Amino acid sequence: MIPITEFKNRDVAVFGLARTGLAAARALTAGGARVHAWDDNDATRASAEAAGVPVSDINSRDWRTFAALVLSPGVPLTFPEPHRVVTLADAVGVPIMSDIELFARAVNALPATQRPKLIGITGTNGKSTTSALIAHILKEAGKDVRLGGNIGHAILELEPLHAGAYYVIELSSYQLELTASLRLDVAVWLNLTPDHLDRHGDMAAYGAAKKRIFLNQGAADWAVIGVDDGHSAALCTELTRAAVQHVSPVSSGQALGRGVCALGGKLIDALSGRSEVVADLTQAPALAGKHNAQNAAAAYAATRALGVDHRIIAQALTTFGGLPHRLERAGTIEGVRFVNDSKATNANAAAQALAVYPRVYWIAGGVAKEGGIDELAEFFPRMAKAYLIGQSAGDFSDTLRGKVATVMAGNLEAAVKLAFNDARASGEPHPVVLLSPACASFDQFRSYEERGDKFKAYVAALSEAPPKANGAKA
Ligand code: UMA
Repeated sequence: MIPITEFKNRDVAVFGLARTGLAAARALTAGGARVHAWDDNDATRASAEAAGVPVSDINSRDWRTFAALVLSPGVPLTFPEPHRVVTLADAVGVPIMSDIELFARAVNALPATQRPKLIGITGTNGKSTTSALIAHILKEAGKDVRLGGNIGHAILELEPLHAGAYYVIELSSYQLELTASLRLDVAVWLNLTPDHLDRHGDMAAYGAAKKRIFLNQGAADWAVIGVDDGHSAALCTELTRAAVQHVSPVSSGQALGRGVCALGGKLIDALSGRSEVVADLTQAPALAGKHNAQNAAAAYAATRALGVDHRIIAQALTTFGGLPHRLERAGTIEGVRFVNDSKATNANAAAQALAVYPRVYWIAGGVAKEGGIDELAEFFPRMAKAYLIGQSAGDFSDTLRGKVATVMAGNLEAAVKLAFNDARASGEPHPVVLLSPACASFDQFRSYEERGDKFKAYVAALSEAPPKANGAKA
């Protein structure tokens, strides 16, 4: 845990008592603050209390007594409308901040010689993989590495700050919009496509929240920017012109005069302006697909900026194990390969998975994002059949009508069985059943992790008792 001493002997409100709030409450308490923790959910409050976090009803307190409100990223700040506690804090000028802001201020309070290295990663897609990959490379280079943030480990839960440590922090737009003091040695921006517009209002506000990753950077710091979408390419031009920090463009598919790019399965380092092939991505099994090639290019640029030898990076790319729920191999049964890509909670993420396989038995659906699966049209010819689940099944079926054979599977368990039977009966050499839902999971599961774990369990159950070929067909 990283104790936060800035609010010693002062009252601090902590709202939202899941991973972020619990860790913040503990870190503030350890640093001597008087914590007032609350959550709208009765059961969550009860389990926070059981875990030793004192709960007190901040709704009825005099808000002028609070020195700060620490807000969990899942709690609406502006859209669809500010949460009640945001309004209460704003009314009396209580500063609202993220757990990342608490961390940043603690780092800034250290003498320069004690400061750890901070690497932050944002982007609509790929940030978890890239964060995990950067952490893996740094570990392989012998560094003392801590990985946290949006990837699932609240940052204040990580090991205490000390010189020589490397904090690799996945940063969401929700976290960044409440973070003002973070100064990253290396800030990685991967891409920007529509997502979370319900929380940010529009693309401009979503992009502006993410752009805060570069706040406070100076001449010694690095910005690594993916340039494969229009928004990000324009940002790269803007930052290069402003010349505040070093800027490394990265791409998958475009040759770059300066930067790092992936072309034809090779990683090319042109950071110094001279191009050199430095790694063979075909030897990196957990980094399949064009999107992962860009993630690899970004991780390469970030770790080179931190002084890691290019040969260590090239080797580490081949030993990276990948992340659960992201193009994760979930088993092969009777020649049918199952791939768990449950983390694809929007169409853009699903497109990246669909681009990897020439033909798939595709399981999709849940709570769709704006635009549904319209942007997947170029991949429809790759779909042998689509097995639709969840809230979006009707809309997705309308989009696919006349283009892809669809089955209204209803739930994931049925979809797995139906897809398995069809794939097995297809006679294709290595058919792939891909769960890449292009949707959030909340209509049927607690999280995308639960959805992916259930998928793996249903696949495992198939190998224990394979259903009869004619048993579960639609
Ligand atoms: N709550 C209320 N009232 C509300 C809304 C929420 O009381 O109106 C309470 C809920 O009852 C719950 C808590 O607030 O107890 C939820 O807070 P949270 O959603 O922020 O949950 P955490 O467990 O703290 O998870 C957060 C991130 N969640 C979100 O951004 C939605 C996690 O990212 C992150 O891993 C974790 O902090 C640790 O840093 C997840 C995520 O979905 C993976 N991120 C989004 C994404 O990647 O697309 C941004």
